[in-house]
Amino acid sequence: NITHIEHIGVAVENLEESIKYYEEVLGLKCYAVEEVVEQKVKTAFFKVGDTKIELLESTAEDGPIGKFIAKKGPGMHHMAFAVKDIEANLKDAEEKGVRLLDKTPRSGAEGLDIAFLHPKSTHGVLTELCEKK
Ligand code: CMX
Repeated sequence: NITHIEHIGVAVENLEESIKYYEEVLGLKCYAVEEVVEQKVKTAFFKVGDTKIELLESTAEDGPIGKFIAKKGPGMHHMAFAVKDIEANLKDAEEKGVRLLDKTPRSGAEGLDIAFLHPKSTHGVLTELCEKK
């Protein structure tokens, strides 16, 4: 049911400086900057084929990215899969014993419906399911 890797999330300390690296060194183009207030993050997006890189800068110390950077420093934060029926995927994962961080999908960046699976039940990788409705 997964169609492709929708994006890879990278926690950064400074969005502007990180965008510079992705543009000037890697030659990618930032096509959108968006704040997701509910998640306490500012995001920047780059396309790499069908997949995107999402840079995440925290806007609050108690948000998920603020806490992650305080504990582990900047780096890869999550992997997001594009799926066809996010509700069915969540139900299936739960039935198979995976701990859901979101029982029902919510709105994420770029107007996608998103839901997270806990990294402790996904072999260490914070996993996001996304669906474009
Ligand atoms: N990847 C892998 N492991 C992670 C992790 C991550 N991104 N974040 C935390 N962990 C691990 C921690 O290392 C810790 O492990 P230990 O107990 O072995 O030390 C454990 O998970 C619990 O971590 P914690 O620091 O106590 O943090 P919390 O439980 O408070 O939060 C998490 C962790 C994953 C539940 C929380 O970050 C969350 O709900 N994330 C989903 C939402 C999110 O990440 N939003 C930002 C992106 C928004 C967007 O894409 O738009």
